[in-house]
Order: sequence, then C-alpha cells, then structure tokens
Amino acid sequence: MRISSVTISLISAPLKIPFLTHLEKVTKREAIVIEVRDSDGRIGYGEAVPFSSPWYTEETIKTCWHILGDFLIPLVLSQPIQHPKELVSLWAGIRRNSMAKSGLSQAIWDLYAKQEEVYLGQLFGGVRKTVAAGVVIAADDVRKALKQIDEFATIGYQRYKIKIQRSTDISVLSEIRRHFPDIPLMADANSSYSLLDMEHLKKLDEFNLQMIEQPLGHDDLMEHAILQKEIKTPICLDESICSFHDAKQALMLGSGKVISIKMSRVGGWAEAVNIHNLCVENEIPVWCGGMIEFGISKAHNIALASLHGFTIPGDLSSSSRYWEQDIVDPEIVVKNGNITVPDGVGIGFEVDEHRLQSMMIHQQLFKV
Ligand code: OSB
Ligand code: MG
Repeated sequence: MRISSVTISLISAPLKIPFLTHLEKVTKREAIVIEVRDSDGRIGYGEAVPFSSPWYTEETIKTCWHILGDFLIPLVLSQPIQHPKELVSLWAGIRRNSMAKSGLSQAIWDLYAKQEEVYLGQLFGGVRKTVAAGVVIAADDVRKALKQIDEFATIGYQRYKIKIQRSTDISVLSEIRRHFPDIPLMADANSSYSLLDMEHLKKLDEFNLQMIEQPLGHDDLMEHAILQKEIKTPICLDESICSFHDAKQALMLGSGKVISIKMSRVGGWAEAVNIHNLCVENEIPVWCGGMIEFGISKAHNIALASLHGFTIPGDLSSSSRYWEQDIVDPEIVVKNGNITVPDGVGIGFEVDEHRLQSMMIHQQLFKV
C-alpha cells in the first residue's frame, strides 16, 4: 500500500482539570502522534497513548518511542505491505508493547482507508451514525465530583463513570446517589480491592451501578470470576484484557459480564475488532474505553464504537472534556449525549498541523 515515510512526534499538553485515581494524578498528558505518508501525499494518523510513567500499563512514552523507532517502524518500512491485515503476522515476533503497535496500526489503517476513499469504521462493518457519549469523573474530592456531574449533565452525557477506591467508595457513592438518584452510573476501581474485600464489595450492590470496572488485580481473571458469583453488580474488565486470548479466557471463566475494549491496550485495530466479534458471538456487551487521549485516538475510538456490538456508552467524550484546544479539526463535540460518526475518508477528521507543532516536544522521521 505504498508507504513512503513515517514520522513520530512527542506532544504534550496540560489537562484542563487534574485527573485523579488512587494510582496516579494526571495533570499533563504526553502522547506520540504517528504520521504515515504515501507517495501521493496522503497522511494516515495514529496516536500512541502510554502515560509518562507505567501506572496503568507497563508501557511508557519512552518505551513506546523505543519500540516504534527501533522495531515496529523498521519492520513496516523494510517490506511492501499489501493490506494492513498483514501487520498482525509482521509483528508476531514482537511481544506485547500493545500501545506502540496500536498507534502504528491506527496510522496505517487510516492511510489505507484514505487510499480506498472510505470511512475507516466502514472497513470493519461499522453501522452507527452516532455513538453514545459517556464521561469519566476523576476528581480530588466528592464536592468537585458533584460539580463536574452537574456540568456534564448539561451536555447530556449518557453515562457517568466515577473513579472509586476502597477507603472512600461508600461515602462518595452515597453522596452521588443522594444528589443524582437516577443517573446512569458506573464505578471504576482500577484494581483497588482484593478478594479479602468480598463483604465490603457486596455493599456496593446497593448503589444501582451499571457495572463495576476492574475491582481486582490488573492481571487477574480467576478471582474476578469468584467475585462475580458473589455480587449482583456486573463486573466489567479493563486492565485484565490485553489480547483476544485474555478475552476468550475471561469468557470461559465467567470473570465478568461486560468488557471495555481499548484498542491501545490490546495492540490495535485487528485485535480490538476480533475481541468485539468474540463478544458479539457470546452475547457479552462491550463499550469503548478511553485513555485521556487527544483527538486522533478519539477519532479512532469513534470509528471502533460505530461497530454494532458497542451497545453501551463508552469513555467517549468531547475534545473540550480534557483540552483547551484539541489537535483535530473540527473538534469532537457531544450533542444531546451523542457524537456524530463522521462520513469523510479515513478517521473523518482533519489534523491541525499548526496546533500539533505548537504542542511538539520532538520529532523523528523514518524513510524507506
Ligand atoms: O481505567 O479506564 C481507565 C484513563 C486513563 C487510564 C485508565 C483509565 C482511564 C479512564 C478513561 O478512565 C478516561 C477517558 O479517556 O475519558
Ligand atoms: Mg478502567
């Protein structure tokens, strides 16, 4: 498919408001923007979304830069690629490093869709004209959380996900339910509990949560299966699902009732779509998870969430949720609780190269 060069750019921007979990406080976000060019001047865009430190997955901005520059990009440039489906076998010898793979996979699929002159989502059978928007509340304290819910409610978000932890969960959830008895609410624990907390976790059934995300170990499937038998609230797996194989095992074990699919966590488009298809076959609902990302990654998420198995509102929020200014044009907006799926070619959004330049820390060019 005629790839002539690849550029990787480290960008950085402050978040409008800090994003707090029991694991980390994010105030500034770095990401790696990947541009894949063909000889006709088309550009495919991807965004690798590891954090600056390895608190969510083991990858970091630096490991990702290294894997892209020293392994993945040289492989892609060293031989002709007919179709982006070939990336899976091309990268089979490189273990894990999913976020690096995902970023490059995004850029190559975007370029391919532009060469074929179709919307990216359409290549995977995307059917939705709009995707349901959901927002994450990760505030310093419950007062700020309530204020944020109030503000986001004016935009009509269809789902609110609150970050919880063992020490404050009951008081935070009680306050939220006191003020907002009926909002569609779920909680994300980012592995704040262990099986020793079983009796405590049963108490969370009272809060009418749509689901609880990743209550136990980040790499666990077995204990989640034990927990799911004891609590009514559906468990949704996030960190535990890093591959199609993980998803298959989770279904075999009954580790949860819902899966959050993040293409960055599973290594790119092909793996994400395979997990989606597996879940559809097994009647497991899925939603699209977020990574506090810029507009390129968000645009890929919107295309992914246009597939029919994405029946639950995901972490799909507007550009303005995190950024004063995003790098895509037009910016991503939520209207009446929905985001319109674009119908242009590729990711369907332009990238504002000027704005990208203004956020740039450094850049590296790779040629055939
Ligand atoms: O656990 O889902 C998570 C963001 C960064 C890292 C991990 C998680 C999150 C979110 C999604 O909760 C936030 C978003 O992109 O809106
Ligand atoms: Mg999560």
